Amino acid sequence: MPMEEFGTALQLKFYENMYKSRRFDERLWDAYTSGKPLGMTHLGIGEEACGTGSMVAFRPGDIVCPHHRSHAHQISRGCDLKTLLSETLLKSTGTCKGKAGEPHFVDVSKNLYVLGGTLGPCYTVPVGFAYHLKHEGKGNIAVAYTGDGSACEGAFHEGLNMAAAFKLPMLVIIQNNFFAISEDFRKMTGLDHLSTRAKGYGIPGVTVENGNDVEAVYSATMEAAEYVRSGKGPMILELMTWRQMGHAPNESGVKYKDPAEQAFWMARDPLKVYPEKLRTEYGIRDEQLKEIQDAVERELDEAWAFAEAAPYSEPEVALQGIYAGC
Ligand SMILES: Cc1ncc(C[n+]2csc(CCOP(=O)(O)OP(=O)(O)O)c2C)c(N)n1
Repeated sequence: MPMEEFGTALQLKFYENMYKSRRFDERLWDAYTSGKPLGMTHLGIGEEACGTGSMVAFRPGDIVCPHHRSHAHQISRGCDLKTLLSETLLKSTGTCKGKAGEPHFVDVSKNLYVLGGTLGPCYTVPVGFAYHLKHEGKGNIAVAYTGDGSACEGAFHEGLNMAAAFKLPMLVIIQNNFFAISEDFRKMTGLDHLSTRAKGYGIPGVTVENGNDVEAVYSATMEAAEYVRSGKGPMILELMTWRQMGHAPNESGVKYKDPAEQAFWMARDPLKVYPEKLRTEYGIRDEQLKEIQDAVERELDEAWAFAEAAPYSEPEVALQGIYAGC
């Protein structure tokens, strides 16, 4: 999409979402390092442009299934910060009453289902959603997010094969941050890109080489979503990005990362590059960015106060909401 088609409102929305996601994760990191009780957490620091640029391209009726590293996706989808944070802290005020935590976070009101507990259903469950959406016929699509490592699960083949055979409206987004815990996908697969696997299913596969460029991610996702929405079948969109930290807060990643690659991607940090572009190319003033930052900090202060003050769910809550409608 040509640059002039990006209105300032959209640019500022990109910035706000990326900044909010970064600060959401940095505060979780602070909480972890100061010994506060947290549920399982995977920080997306450095990868904010992927969740932000892609999610903005989807409609409310689309069913989105982010993976385990997806606070940016959830925030971009408009999930309430207080209940989202409460869920991460496993509190009763969480969107799922603290029973799902981060890996199984579901916000039905937003058509958002995190499939992050067991890697594999992130391909097969969205096939079911896509099957339903195809037969519903309203032009909505299912979106399956995954990491590079998860794309090596057998269910990748099962899901993609079925979606392709039935020409289902399913978009698979591989958020390729190079590592599955400590394993480099290039060593695991012998490949430089994973979108090329699309050929085996007779479907299109596209890679965005700089998935830290939020506008490039947005444009590529708009095109991919349009393709899938048109009824031609599924598609793979791969976003190359970089996990700046360790897999989880308990390790730093320094043991298995190439320092030169780390430096290359740190220079592409979306929270450094994008504000500079906003200033120099779009004439956004520092005060406008500061206003956004201050509002985000206030919102996060409130969310933390709310979530920390909340109680944990009573044990009997574990038996509620297991089947739809109860
Ligand atoms: C079936 C299964 N195997 C292993 C795991 C443990 N596990 C959790 S996250 C993860 C790495 C996933 O890597 P990737 O898909 O690249 O996503 P990233 O964490 O890099 O964002 C692994 C192996 C799991 N949750 N499920």
